[in-house]
Amino acid sequence: MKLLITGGAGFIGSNFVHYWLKNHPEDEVTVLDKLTYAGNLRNLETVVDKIKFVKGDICDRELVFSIVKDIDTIVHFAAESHNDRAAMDPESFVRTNVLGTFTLLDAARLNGLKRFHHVSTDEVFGHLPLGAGFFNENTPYAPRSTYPASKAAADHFVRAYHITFGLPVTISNCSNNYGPYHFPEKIIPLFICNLKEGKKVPVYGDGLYVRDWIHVEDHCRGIEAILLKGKIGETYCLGGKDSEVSNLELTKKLLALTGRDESFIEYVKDRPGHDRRYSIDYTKAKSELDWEPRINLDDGLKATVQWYADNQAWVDKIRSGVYQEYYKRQYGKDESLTL
Ligand code: NAD
Ligand code: TDX
Repeated sequence: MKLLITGGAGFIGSNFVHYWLKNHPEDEVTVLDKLTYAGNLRNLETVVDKIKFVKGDICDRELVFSIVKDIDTIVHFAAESHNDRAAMDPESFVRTNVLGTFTLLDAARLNGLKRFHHVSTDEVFGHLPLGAGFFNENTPYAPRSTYPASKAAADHFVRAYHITFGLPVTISNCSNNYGPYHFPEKIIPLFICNLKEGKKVPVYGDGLYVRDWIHVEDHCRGIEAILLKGKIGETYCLGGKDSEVSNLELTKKLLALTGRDESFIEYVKDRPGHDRRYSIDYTKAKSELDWEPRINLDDGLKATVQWYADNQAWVDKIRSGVYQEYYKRQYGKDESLTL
């Protein structure tokens, strides 16, 4: 395959690049990434000579059309992905998540690509009450805030391109990921980094919000299964292995793993439009793709805390902002990499 991986310098995208090169070394991989604050070329440091890296915007039609001429498969990760930022700057979410996805779809259609896989989120389904119900592929769309609203719009365009133009698409709606290279603005890496530095961790509201955590490697295997065995035009829901916990339970696990006590918890003001609970029923992926998550939360968190301990230099460069200089040195371009 000749793959274009958008957002391949971000958290899940870079894990996918590593996963794909390891398991499909014969394939050609191009990464297109704008290197926003969330993109970090250091995530690809060990494979930079095995891929073609293009720094650019998925909304740049001319650039996207020139790249897809040599591509047969797009795996589309690039997005604005953080709910707290979406409340402050919804426009950039509409631009990248909706217009960017549309631009890639149009390029895929007009260049006759063999596959467009769209990486989406379970947040498009809205939220669930505590202790009852699951999301699956038949759950109606009901996003409640601007990030999932933009992802839902993108999902609709992907489906529309399949129905209207016959573009061979697949979609995955996945629950909350964690693991290596996770940008320390999301709860798990933020809390690990704070606790290691002896800082308190900000728990929003009552802390009783529930997430269904999936290790990023299980997500990458799920996308691989969809690319290799999934049915064109179909959606697959991917979720974690018995990993549904409240933020407070999650925080207590992280306190134990970092040797801190509950005095490090600080309850802070709630997130606006905070979704109460997400939970995925992945029966379809299990029965049709023979996929299921393998990594339970306790093992995955232990490995993740260890990864952050082993990669302190990566953390320090992000926390100080130096990480954005790496592209300049690697590619010799003298341009600003700030947002
Ligand atoms: P991330 O924020 O870590 O990475 C996003 C990447 O996209 C960054 O490298 C960034 O530079 C790049 N990017 C942003 N705007 C761009 C643009 N206009 N053009 C080109 N590149 C651009 O995000 P993530 O957590 O790795 O999420 C990846 C995808 O998976 C997203 O589509 C997200 O909606 C989806 N998803 C994430 C999770 C999760 O828990 N993180 C769960 C389900 C689905
Ligand atoms: O400091 C914090 N304190 C806190 O209590 C942060 C950053 C978060 N939280 C809470 C809010 C959520 O209930 O933790 C939970 C998880 O928050 P995030 O890590 O911001 O993730 P979430 O908003 O659930 O969304 C994530 O999963 C679905 C990803 O960021 C999305 O891109 C993905 O689609």
